[in-house]
Amino acid sequence: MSLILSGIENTVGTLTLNHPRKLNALSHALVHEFIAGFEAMRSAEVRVLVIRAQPGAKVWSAGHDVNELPLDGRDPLGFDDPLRQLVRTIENFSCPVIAMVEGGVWGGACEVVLSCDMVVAAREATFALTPARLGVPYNVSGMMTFMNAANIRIIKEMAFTAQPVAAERAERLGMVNHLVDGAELADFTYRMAGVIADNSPLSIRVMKEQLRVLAGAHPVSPRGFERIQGLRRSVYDSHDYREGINAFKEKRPPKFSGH
Ligand code: YXS
Repeated sequence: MSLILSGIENTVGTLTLNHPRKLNALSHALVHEFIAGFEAMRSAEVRVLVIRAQPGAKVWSAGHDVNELPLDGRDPLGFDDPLRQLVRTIENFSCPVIAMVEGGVWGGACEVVLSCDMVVAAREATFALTPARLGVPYNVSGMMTFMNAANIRIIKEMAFTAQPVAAERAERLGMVNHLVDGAELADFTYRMAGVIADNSPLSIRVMKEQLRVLAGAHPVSPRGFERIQGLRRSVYDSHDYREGINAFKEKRPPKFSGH
C-alpha cells in the first residue's frame, strides 16, 4: 500500500497522506515516499502542489513517529533526519506548496504545514506544537519555521502549553491563509491553486525563493549556535527526554523531574 498517493490535474499536483492506520505519522517510510512524490511532481513541472490527508481525516498527521525517536543519545532532529529533509524539500520546492488541512495537526506535522507557502484549513482543524509534551528539544531551523508563522508570543504559548490551537484562532493570528467549511475545503483550495497556476511560474518561483532567503536571514553567531546545540544535547541526553517518550509508549502521563 502506498503511504503517499499522488495525482496531477492540469498543472496542479496533489500528494495525499495515506497511512490513516498510523494517523499519518511521519515515519521514515512515509517521509521517504513523500519526498519521492515531491521529486516526481518537480519532474512533471507542476505549477502548484497541494498536500493533504484523506478526505474527512480526523488527524491530518500525528507528527513524527514517536517510535522512531532515538533513545541512544543521538539528536532526534538532526540535519539529515527525515523530518528535516521533508521541511527543506517543501521550502526548496520549485513552485508554491499549499497545505490543505482537516483534522488535527501534531508536533513535527505542524512544522510541515507551516513550512508550506500557504495553508487552507477546515474550521474543525487544530494545530499543536508538542515538544514540551514529550520532552523533545526542537531544532533551530524548526523554531525559525514557527517564528516565521506567527508572533513569538503565540509560538511561546503553543510551545510551552503543547495544547492544540483551533483553526479559527490560527487564521485570526495569520498562521492560516483561509478558513473554510470542511465541505468547501477542496473546491476552495483547488480554485486558488488554479489562479496561481495561470500566473507566471518563473516569476512565482523567484519570489518564493526570495521570500525563503529573506525569511531565513537571521544572523546567529557560531558561538550562539553552538550554545543552543549544547543546550539541546543536554535535553536529549536527559532522563526527562527518555521519560517523555517512554510515557507515550506506555500510554501514561509523563513524570518530568527537570533532570
Ligand atoms: O495503541 P496503538 O498501538 O494503536 O497506537 C496508537 C498510538 O500510539 C499511535 N500514535 C502514534 N504512533 C507513533 N507516533 C505518533 N506520533 C503517534 N500518534 C499516535 O496511533 C494509535 C492510535 O492513537 P490514539 O489511540 O491515541 O488515537 P486517538 O484518535 O485517540 O488520538 C489521536 C491523537 C493524534 C490525538 C493521539 O494519538 C496523540 O495525541 N498522538 C500524539 C501526537 C503527538 O504528540 N505528536 C508529536 C510526535 S513527536 C514530534 O512530532 C516531534 C518530535 S515534537 O514532539 O518535537 O514536536
